[in-house]
Amino acid sequence: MGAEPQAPAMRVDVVTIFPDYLAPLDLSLIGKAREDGLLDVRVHDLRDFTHDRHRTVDDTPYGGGAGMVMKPQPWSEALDHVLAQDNPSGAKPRLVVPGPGGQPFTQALARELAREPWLAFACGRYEGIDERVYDHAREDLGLEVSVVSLGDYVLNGGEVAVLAMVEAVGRLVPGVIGNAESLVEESHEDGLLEYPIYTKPSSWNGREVPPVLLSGNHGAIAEWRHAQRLARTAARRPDLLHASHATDGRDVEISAATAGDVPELAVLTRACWVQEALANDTLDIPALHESLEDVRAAIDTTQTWLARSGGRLVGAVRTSPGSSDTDWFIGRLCVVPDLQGRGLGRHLLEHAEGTAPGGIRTFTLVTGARSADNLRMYKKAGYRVAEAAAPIPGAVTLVKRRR
Ligand code: JD8
Repeated sequence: MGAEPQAPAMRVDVVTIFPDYLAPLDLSLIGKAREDGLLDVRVHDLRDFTHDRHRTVDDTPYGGGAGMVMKPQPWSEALDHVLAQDNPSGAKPRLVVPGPGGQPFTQALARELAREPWLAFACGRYEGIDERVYDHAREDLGLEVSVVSLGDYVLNGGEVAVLAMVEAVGRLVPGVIGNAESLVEESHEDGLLEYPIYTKPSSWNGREVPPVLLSGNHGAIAEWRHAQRLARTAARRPDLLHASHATDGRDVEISAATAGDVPELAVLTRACWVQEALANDTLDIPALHESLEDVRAAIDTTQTWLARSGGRLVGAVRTSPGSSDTDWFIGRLCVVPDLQGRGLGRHLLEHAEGTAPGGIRTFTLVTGARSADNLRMYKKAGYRVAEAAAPIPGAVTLVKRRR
């Protein structure tokens, strides 16, 4: 059996008036990927597509104002050149134009761009590029054009942004990063920041490496690392603890509960568990007997996630260590009555599973034996009713192995 045929290289064309600015792409992982034929990066000098003695690429802005604007003709000829070069099939690249007003560049966008066979980057300078170049690329050349910003600060041109984007996208191309495993637990890959890392010596400058990391107990290490990731994300980037999900057309944000959410959460819990009480013909349901203090305390002792749509609290779920150090307990999963049956419960369940520590191998939850909708949703999600009796009468325990 010969080696796997290598996928065609991802082609990347960059047009700029400062080709040397892209020299770093000859180095390190991206440089190696180019040598290995995984990436085909080509840098073009925009001035090569001018015809005057001064190789002019800019002129004064119509309507007046400071600075200069990049002329359309050199860009048109540069794009024609890129599309004509080694392109017998007449394929079309996705054109990415960095700009401070563009859509934010994120890991999700990097993953999307990494799936493209051909990317072209147009590096602007001065005040930017004549707007008609964007229209020409879309309408005349039929290119998908994305204006993308590296971040909310002002650079002098697009080159720095292209360096960052080509590196972030290139390293996601299969084979560029040696062990793709290391991509999994990276910051922004799953919405959480990275855990702290250490290497020899275990004692340095009077500072010790956290003992759990020297324990060899992989379950405990994974749990510690996950807790560190959650804590760091909550401390440094609480905005990242939001994930979005579309229900009834409006985005739903999932975030970690805080003390300020207690009153709303108590109302949501009561509303949803009255439904359970009716379905199971019992008021003997712990959630119904929780006081505000109980809900408050639970936010400290468990990981409570809230789903909000347009600011309205529409769902919640609570997670905590289960019956063993490889079991994760998922509880208090609820969705407001008017939004049930639209996948939000499944989404909250996936979020609860997805944020479980690395060492977790099983998920456990409890629901009413006569809660038909819940049971259907859990079974569809891979849960099975456990032999073991449920902790409360009239309820059942469901368990699922983590894949
Ligand atoms: C492309 C020209 C400079 C921008 C007048 C300063 C991206 N996150 C980002 N910040 N700035 C850029 C960026 C800046 C650029 C160009 C990208 C082309 N400039 C201009 C408008 C104000 N000067 C960027 N990605």
